[in-house]
Amino acid sequence: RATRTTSTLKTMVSAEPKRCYSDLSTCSPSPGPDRDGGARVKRVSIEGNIAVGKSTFARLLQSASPDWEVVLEPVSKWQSIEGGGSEQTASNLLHMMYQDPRRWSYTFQTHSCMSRMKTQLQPPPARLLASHGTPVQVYERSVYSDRYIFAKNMFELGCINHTEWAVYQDWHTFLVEQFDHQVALEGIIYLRASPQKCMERVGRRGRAEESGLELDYLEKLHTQHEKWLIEKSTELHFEKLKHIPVLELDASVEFQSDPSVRNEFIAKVKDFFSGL
Ligand code: UDP
Ligand code: D5M
Ligand code: MG
Repeated sequence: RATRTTSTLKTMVSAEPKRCYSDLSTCSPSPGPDRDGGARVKRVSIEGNIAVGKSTFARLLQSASPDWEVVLEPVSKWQSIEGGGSEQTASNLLHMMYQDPRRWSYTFQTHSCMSRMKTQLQPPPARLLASHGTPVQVYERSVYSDRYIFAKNMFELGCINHTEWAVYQDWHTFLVEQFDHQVALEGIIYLRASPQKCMERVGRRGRAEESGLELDYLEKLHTQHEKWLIEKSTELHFEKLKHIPVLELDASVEFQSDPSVRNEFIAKVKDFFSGL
C-alpha cells in the first residue's frame, strides 16, 4: 500500500504540461471597492501538513464565533476537473498528480494556486462587514503555502523542472504583487504535529488519492513548514509575509474530540485575532 507515491515520486518520466492562463483575464488587479469596504476584516490562513487537522480545526472556528468566516480548501474541485477529456468526463487532477508527479505537478500547482487566488479574492460576506467585533476571514492554506511548501518541495524533489519552477515563480510573484491589496494576510495559524501523527490521520481519513502516501513525503512537507514558519529560513519574496505573526498550535493532541483542548485553542485564537 505504501509504496506507490514514493516509487512514482522517485521514478518519474518527464513530459511538458500544457499551460492555460485564460482564467487570468477575468480578474482585475485594481484594489476595488470590495476590499476597501472590507479592510477592517482581517485575513488569516491555517497552515499545516497533510491531514494534521486543518479542515477539522476550521470547522471548529466556524462554529465558535459569528465574526469568523471560514473558507475550506477546494479539494473536491481538484478531484473533478470538468471538460478534461474528449468524452467530457471530469478528471481527477489530485489523483493524476499523485500517480505521475513529474507529469502533473506543474499543472496541479497552476490549478491549485489559481483556485486559492480566486478564493482569497472573494469579498468578505455581509455578516462580517456589518460586524461590530473583530471580523476575520479564515482560509485553509493560501497562495503562500502553495509556493513555499508544495511547489518548492516538488521542485526540490525534481517533479517540477528548472524551467517550470522559473515560470511558476515569475507568474506567482506577478499575481501576488498585482493583487497584494486583496490577498495579503494579516496572520497565520500553524497547526504543528509530527509527520507520524499526520500519517496516522491520513489513514483515519482514508482519502483514496492519498492511499499511497509515504511518511517520507510528509517528513519533507513538515521540514518545509518548519523552515518557513518556525526557523524563518525560507527565502520569501513578499515584504509583508516576512513579518507576519504566526500562532503555533500543538495539533498532535486530540483537539477534535477533547472539549478542553478545543476551548484552549479557541481562546488562543481569539487572543491572536484581537492582536492583529
Ligand atoms: N483528526 C483527528 N483528531 C484531531 C484532528 C483531526 O482524529 O484532533 C482526524 C480527522 O477526523 C480526519 C483526519 O484527522 O479524519 C484529517 O483531518 P482533516 O481532514 O481536518 O486534516 P487536513 O488535511 O484538513 O489538515
Ligand atoms: O490537502 C489536500 C490534498 O491536496 C492533500 O493530498 C495535499 C494536496 N495539496 C494541497 N495543495 C497542494 C499543492 N499546492 N501541491 C500539491 N499537493 C497539494 P489537505 O492537507 O489534506 O487538506
Ligand atoms: Mg483539509
